[in-house]
Amino acid sequence: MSSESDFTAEPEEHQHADDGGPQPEKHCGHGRGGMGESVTRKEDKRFITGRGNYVDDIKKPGMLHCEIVRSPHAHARIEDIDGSRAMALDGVVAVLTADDLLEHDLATMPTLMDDTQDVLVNDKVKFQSQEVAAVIAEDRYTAKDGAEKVEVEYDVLDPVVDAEEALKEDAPLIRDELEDQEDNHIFDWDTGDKEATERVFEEADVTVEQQMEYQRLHPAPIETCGAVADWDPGKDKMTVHMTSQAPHAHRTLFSQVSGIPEHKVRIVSPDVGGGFGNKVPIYPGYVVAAAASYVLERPVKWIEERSENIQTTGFARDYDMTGEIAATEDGVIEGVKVDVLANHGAYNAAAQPSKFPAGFFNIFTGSYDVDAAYGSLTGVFTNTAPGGVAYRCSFRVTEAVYLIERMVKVLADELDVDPAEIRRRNFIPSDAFPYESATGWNYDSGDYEKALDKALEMADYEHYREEQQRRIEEDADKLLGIGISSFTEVVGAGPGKQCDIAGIEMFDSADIRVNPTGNAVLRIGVQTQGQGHETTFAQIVAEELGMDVDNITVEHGDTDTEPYGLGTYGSRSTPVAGAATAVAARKVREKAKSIAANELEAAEEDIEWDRESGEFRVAGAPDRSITITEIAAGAYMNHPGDEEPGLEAVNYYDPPEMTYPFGSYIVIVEVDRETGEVDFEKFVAVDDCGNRINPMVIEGQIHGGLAQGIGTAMLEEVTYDDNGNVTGGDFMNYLLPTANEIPNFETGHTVTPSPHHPIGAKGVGESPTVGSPPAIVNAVVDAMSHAGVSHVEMPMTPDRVWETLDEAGLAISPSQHVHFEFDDGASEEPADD
Ligand code: MCN
Ligand code: CUN
Repeated sequence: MSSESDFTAEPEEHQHADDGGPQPEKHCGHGRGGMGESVTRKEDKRFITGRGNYVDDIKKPGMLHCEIVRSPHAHARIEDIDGSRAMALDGVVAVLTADDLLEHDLATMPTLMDDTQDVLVNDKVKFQSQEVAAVIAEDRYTAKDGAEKVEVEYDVLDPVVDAEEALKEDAPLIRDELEDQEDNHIFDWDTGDKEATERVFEEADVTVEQQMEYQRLHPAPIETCGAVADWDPGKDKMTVHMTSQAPHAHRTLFSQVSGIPEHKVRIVSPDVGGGFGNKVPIYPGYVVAAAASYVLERPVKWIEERSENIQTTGFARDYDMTGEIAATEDGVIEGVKVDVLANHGAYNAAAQPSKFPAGFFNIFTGSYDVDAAYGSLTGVFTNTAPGGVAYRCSFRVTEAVYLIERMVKVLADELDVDPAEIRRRNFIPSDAFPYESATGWNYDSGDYEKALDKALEMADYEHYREEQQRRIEEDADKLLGIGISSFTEVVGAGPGKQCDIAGIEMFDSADIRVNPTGNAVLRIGVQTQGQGHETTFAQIVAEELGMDVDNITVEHGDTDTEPYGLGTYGSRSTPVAGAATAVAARKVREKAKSIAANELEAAEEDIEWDRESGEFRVAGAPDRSITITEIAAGAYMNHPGDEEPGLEAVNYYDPPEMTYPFGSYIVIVEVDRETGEVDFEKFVAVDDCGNRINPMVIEGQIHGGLAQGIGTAMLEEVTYDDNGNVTGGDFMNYLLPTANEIPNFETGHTVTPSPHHPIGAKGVGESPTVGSPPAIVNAVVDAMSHAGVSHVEMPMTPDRVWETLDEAGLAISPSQHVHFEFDDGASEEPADD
């Protein structure tokens, strides 16, 4: 057993089940790189030796370059576009506008919600930097020069960027092209039982309320979006290499938009340099590149610049939430209410299952056993980039988790109960699963108290509580705050009743082919952007077939060769495609048994598979055994007469339920009363994603996601001025965390398998980003809650924290005692504001 095996430490029994049934299995690290082993990532060799193959690495003979002309205004009617000065430049091949696209029926494209977005603006610009025209040239520099020479005449209109302002009667109408659209209101959505919830609130001992904003964020992957489109008029085939988290879904969309039959469209998503949700939607640049290639019959490359990426593609969050909790005087939560104003930007593009415009926001009762809950939400158009797109969030889970974990802290403070204790009093008990929440969602499994206890122990909680008190009593310059988040995630979209994107019930796929020499290729429909699928999915096959992980190659990202899949987002790869992989492997194993029987001259019923050794054996005769390598040869060269030759299997997996990973994070901060600066003293993260495939990959996911959670809580925000100008549209203003801002993380785990997943695994990719922001905000609030502070908005910049300290009478400001000396010898007291 490998010392790194996840399962050695767990009390649960190891089951070496042979039947591949639906029960969760526990596996041992048997040294072949199966479940629970920290196999080093196969993909890293090419990445760290500079042999990755990203979209911008692709160069084709005769390739042209595309640059997009973007509107400097947030809201303006286009009066005229004159491309003649650009066309006059040596090397400029074409200037495209909406009129050109109209000719080919490519002027609009569907968003991921029921909306339609201009590829190039046809009439009216609706957000700053929207795509107005495209210049195609022999090289990128010429294309860029050309873009600067395109003259566009605008009739500038008043913009509205704030969701509340946009709902006012006199607000400018953004979507005047839509019939029946008389204002900027998009939709109302609600969930839960309103009346029952109201009753609970009326009768409750205690109620608390808190308004909080989840600011607009950008996923900011290192690689921006881009495409190389190549129309082959000889084969009538369109090949698009593009930064895509969902190549097959994008192929279907491309086919629908262009009218090119789907079998004549090939999407290749090569190595992708981070997605984080940014690469789920279709963007105009992709369509423009494809349209240009079609018209010009040459390959066309479009690569986004950093500021274009931040200003126009896929923002996230932007939720203004008001939460309420009703509870007994002992702190038992009886009801939860939330009302949300959601800024969706100029087009309703939120990447969310269509039946639920608010995505998975339903999870806002979190880890707690709540009798009644009601949530309502209003979506609003504004003159900002379209979005509400996923960002390591599983479709609004992030906002829901932030809300409930912040509200629990507000309640704890109101009742003066320890925040760990109040969680304990309200957790869904571990024996209550499967559990149906007050908003009708079916949690598969959980043991929240176990994860919290582990985190409390790792954090040395009691010690820090005492230290916190000591500092308050001694009026110390630096206050201590302890924040907890005991979150529940929901991932693995998913079953039809909840997840249906554009009418497609969600599933995913795996195709395993074992070669005659005993190695195998696994093809999957999901797409990695850094999550390590080439390793972890090989591990699933290694586990299920008794092969060595080095003998399995994982292929993904090419719609011509991979089975149809819906893509990677909502941490669904392991819950769905991982399940498909395990089931496909078990199908191969079944067939292998019959070949083993043939080779060993035994009856098929007598063949047993031994997980530990990976061998097929004759029951009762352990010396008569055969490995998968020998079986593979037999499958092709010596197959049983009544069987098809070959050894392969495909599975399309339709998950019966989502998976509900969870965790407890504890953050301890020091808040400087003089500067408002926040320092991380300790950062503990205990995660539970069911059975773990690769602990090291998981830890990498946790570290990266926690860093993004810190960015969210402390630094990041996309901001606009009143004219609709993006004021945080580059990395000078949109602050990403660096090694300087990131503390040491102490990670731990518990294992509560998913009962419905073939290998008992849940997703984990988004847990840290979802779970950590409320822990961090709770910690900063906790440092000041003895003085009555109940909330600090994100990002918690030093000036914001200092202002909060000041209002609470906690700030110490030496500047109040400083005299400014002037040249003439006069001195002045600083103005008192
Ligand atoms: N894993 C495991 N055992 C489990 C669960 C997961 O070993 N029980 C492994 C998986 O096999 C996979 C990784 O952990 O290698 C993440 O798995 P999973 O939770 O299934 O999530 P996905 O693979 O579907 O990845 C998507 C998720 C999302 S939605 C965002 S956003 C995000 C994230 O992953 N974007 C990322 N992590 C990212 N990490 C990187 N480096 N880059 C991104 O763009
Ligand atoms: Cu919620 S971002 Mo990820 O689903 O691609």
